[in-house]
Amino acid sequence: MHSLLSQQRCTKSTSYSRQQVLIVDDQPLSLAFASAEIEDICNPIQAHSGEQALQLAASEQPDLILLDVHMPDISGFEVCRRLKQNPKTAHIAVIFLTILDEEVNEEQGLSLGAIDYIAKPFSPAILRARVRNHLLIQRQRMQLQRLAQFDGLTGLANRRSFDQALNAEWQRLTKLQEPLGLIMLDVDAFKPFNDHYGHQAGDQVLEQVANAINLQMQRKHDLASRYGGEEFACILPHTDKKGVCSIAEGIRAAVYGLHIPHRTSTVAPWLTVSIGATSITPDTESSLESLIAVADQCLYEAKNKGRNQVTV
Ligand code: GH3
Ligand code: MG
Ligand code: MG
Ligand code: MG
Repeated sequence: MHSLLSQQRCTKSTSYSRQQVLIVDDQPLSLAFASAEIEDICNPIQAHSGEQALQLAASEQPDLILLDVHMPDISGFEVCRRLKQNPKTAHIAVIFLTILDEEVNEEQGLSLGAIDYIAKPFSPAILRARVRNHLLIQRQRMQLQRLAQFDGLTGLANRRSFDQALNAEWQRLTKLQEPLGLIMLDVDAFKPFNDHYGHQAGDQVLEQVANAINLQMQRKHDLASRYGGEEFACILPHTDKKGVCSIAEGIRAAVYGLHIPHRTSTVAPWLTVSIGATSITPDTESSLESLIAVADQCLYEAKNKGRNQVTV
């Protein structure tokens, strides 16, 4: 998974899975009671200690945490502080659910980053309502994040994510002195395709091309993106020119192998793509702009030399 993206690719499935709520309390009865109250609106999981809460929060990535304060190992306030400090758990909403009902306690909990504070004894209906509200906000937040990061048609990373990821990889690989590969791909004769088969058929083709590209992204930091219109770009960290060229050739052959009919192309009877590919080990002499410029220039040459080919 790419460090900057929560998912390598956004699935377009709308299937709704129940959101997970981690309930943390050292008292088994309290745990069972809170679980029973909310199990019809979410999927509750339980932690019996602060330590277990920290572990489960990181591994299960719940949508919400209901957090007790008094616990024998680590206090809930300390758990919240550690959750907010850890980049893996900082985004998870926390609601305190505690016997401490003084204003000063509530203030402390909220100032530690909790989104809400409920004092016991609580009204079950109010607990459910608050949990439901926070889960709704969480769903909307995830949806916004998806819209901000992924291309709606193909589900690949969008241009914004590409720019961010490329920048981050450039910084990372400068320190490591490792090569950064870049592929720029443009669908050949796509205007005539749209003109002949229609825009909707064109959209379907872009999805197929995106699939073919994504299948070649095999490693953790590889990232395929929709660069714009009918152009795609792939970031291939730790990959030299030879490696980038071989992946690019794999993509070209895969798209060609789809045998998508294209009667008005002058290149082939099927849909084809042209690819520019390059790799640079970042140093003080080179720049990110030069990496993109070289890949662009290679793509331009691939087009000029007749399309349906890779130029390095
Ligand atoms: P070349 O081989 O030189 O790349 O020729 P081309 O026809 O592919 O290039 P041109 O830039 O003239 O046309 C690109 C076309 O891509 C025009 C535009 O309508 C189409 N296009 C861009 N985005 C989309 C999209 O999201 N869906 C569809 N169906 N078409 C798109
Ligand atoms: Mg307790
Ligand atoms: Mg183009
Ligand atoms: Mg084109």
